Amino acid sequence: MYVLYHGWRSSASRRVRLCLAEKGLAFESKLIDLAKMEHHAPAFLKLNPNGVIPLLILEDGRSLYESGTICEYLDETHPEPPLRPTDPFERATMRNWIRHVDGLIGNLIIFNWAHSMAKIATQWSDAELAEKLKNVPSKERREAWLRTARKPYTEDERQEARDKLKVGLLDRMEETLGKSAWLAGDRYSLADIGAVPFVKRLDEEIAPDEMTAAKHPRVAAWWTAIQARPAFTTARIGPFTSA
Ligand SMILES: N[C@@H](CCC(=O)N[C@@H](CS)C(=O)NCC(=O)O)C(=O)O
Repeated sequence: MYVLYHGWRSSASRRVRLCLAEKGLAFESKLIDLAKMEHHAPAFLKLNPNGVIPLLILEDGRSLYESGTICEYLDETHPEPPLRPTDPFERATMRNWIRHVDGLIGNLIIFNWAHSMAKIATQWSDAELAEKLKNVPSKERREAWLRTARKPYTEDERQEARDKLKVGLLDRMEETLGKSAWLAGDRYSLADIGAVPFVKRLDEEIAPDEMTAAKHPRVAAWWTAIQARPAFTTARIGPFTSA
């Protein structure tokens, strides 16, 4: 059986759970507590040097990280139901969507970490913080941890991030969904799965007013269809603040 190191609220973990659920694949759940920095423990970093979740351990013991890559692997090894377009152009479009959404993660962190990490990170002493930051592999995430622990994002920064998510995600999705039923063609695909965790956060907290039929009618209809999929329930894409 697959073993998934993940977090219920982690966006990238949610993508992999959605993919597993669409495929009807079971997994052993290993929860990683990000606020305790379990993902920066040496044993974890050995398996994922990027120090982030999710991490999937395959049935033969090998492991994979990067949610987009994991989902593609799962679709290649378990082709039914297909989650990648067959047409090469649409498949390339699917990959560009995943890459594009990945590039927006910094804007989501500004909102998410204020809930999940801040309560604990603000309690660390300067010495504890310095010690923990040493284990964070990337400069961007070190900065995010530092900000969360010591210098909360300002309302201007939050607004800037909200605008980037609106323009970069919702407006772009609205345009794409005017041309095809789903983000990468006429079938639900990994491109849609890639966007789900972000749209969930926009809908529940970051910009619910943008998720209306008046502002983004196609995204609103897409979101309704996504939430009706049985996999959405199986994957437990619950409310961020209480999952
Ligand atoms: N590109 C990676 C991003 C993974 C990622 O950023 N995971 C977050 C949770 S959604 C994480 O582990 N954050 C903890 C940290 O950065 O310290 C993927 O898609 O797997």
